Amino acid sequence: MSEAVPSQKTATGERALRIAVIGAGASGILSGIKLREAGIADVVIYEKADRPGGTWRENHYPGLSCDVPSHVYRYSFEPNPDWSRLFSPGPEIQNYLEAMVRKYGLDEVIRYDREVVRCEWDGARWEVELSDGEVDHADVVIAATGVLHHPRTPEIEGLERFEGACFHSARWDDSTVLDGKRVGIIGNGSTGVQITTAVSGRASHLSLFQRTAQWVLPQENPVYSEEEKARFRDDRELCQHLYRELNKSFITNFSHAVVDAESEAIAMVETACRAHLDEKVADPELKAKLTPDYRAGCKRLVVAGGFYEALQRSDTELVTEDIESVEATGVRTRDGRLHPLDVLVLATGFQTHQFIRPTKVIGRDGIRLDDAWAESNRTYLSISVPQFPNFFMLVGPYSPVGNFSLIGVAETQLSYVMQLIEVLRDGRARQVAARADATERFFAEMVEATKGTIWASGCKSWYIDKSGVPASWPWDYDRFESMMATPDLKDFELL
Ligand code: N01
Repeated sequence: MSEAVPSQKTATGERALRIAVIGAGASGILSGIKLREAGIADVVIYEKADRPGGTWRENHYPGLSCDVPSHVYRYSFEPNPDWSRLFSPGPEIQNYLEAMVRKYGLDEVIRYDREVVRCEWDGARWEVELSDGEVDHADVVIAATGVLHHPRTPEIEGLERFEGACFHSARWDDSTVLDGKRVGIIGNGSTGVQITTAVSGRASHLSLFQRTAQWVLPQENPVYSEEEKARFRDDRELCQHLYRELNKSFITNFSHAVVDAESEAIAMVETACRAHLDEKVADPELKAKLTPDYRAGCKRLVVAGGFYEALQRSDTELVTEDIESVEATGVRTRDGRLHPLDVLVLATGFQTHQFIRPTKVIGRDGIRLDDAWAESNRTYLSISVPQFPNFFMLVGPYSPVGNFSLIGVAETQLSYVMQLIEVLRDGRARQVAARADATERFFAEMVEATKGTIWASGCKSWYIDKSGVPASWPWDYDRFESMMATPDLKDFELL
């Protein structure tokens, strides 16, 4: 057990801070790199698993790939000339993140197999308790715990009675044989679509259970030739140019589209999805089943190639009848039909509004994050919560999520957080937390702005929180970057 020691000054006169980062996924690794680069030596990253990588470690289902272009889905300061394709397969991203940990020597500061179960403000510092009972103390906590993290298991009658292999997509059992087996997949979000495309043709029979049709934007995924990779390797600026261009066209344009449900840009997305369906599916009955009754972009857009082709194989079936129950040998639908299965995959998504919880976070005067967030996950600019001093979140509630690179989002947020940490280091304050009035004002503006977004145009999606509001940054990406450029310290309580 480490002792609660008062913070010292460094040789340059700055206050020496101990910073605990929770999670060694893409944003936790980023935090480790940037904090140490800023001269903050006393950094610890607690990681509950035995490896870094976050979502890219947890997910290893067949067909896993990233639908954000490879040259965007990476740290802005670490181009990778060796991406194999325009859109990376998941294992390449995992390898990239592990390579970053090695390159920046982060194994020195990451403590693996250490789950943080409680963070409690003791009046001066955070007490950080781990699942084995160890207690650490830190001046600052950065929650880098991700969004798509806690699997959602569906409540389907009889699920526990299934006698074959059954697992959530984010808990994939690599020992389960799929080839020649009867495989069922519940859920047709980005994950279910990728698994269907990869497993169709391997399974003797594949049933995709669809509750709601999805819009699917077509995706070509060409390989980068050895010549192209060599050019990227020789010319770092070429990689950076590509990053900027792809960022501009993919992220900025898309962000304008989704935040304005009346925009021409979002209408064009739907036109492209419709054309994709028209081009790939001729059978009117199948096409009708695959045509959503809500607007494209309302749910997080699925971007995929090969899905419609897979569904039209003779060994693959789209089941749109509602599921009634799961039995020992398969799934029974409401029409009374039993779909016999050897393997049942739950591609049923995540509890996307949990964030750092179930870790108990207790701020000033014993206020629990659970209580502070009883109605909705109120934050100031997604990163700070009133009464939780020196506690910052990356990719927290109402960050730009969905079809954006969460690595880029985390970079922008971390740079903002680093400026607040600087306030603590240079002695302007010992505690920084968003003011309650600033948070209320910001939150109200944000909720109002969500009304004009495509996510509020009438569908059920993982964006919608328990207060019925889509919890995603409701303005365009430019506004995100400009608002996150420099903290307005008037909106913070500095003690
Ligand atoms: O989860 P989802 P996901 N009975 O929540 C269905 C990211 N991601 O894992 O639409 C029957 O989107 C549910 O049906 P419905 C990406 O941000 C990125 O696929 O609610 N069905 C839906 O079809 C993505 O958005 C990549 O009616 C049930 C599905 O399960 C996010 O992860 C790749 C059900 C859940 O879809 C989550 O995607 C993969 C029930 N009881 C994922 N309960 C990249 O390429 C749920 N469903 C970067």
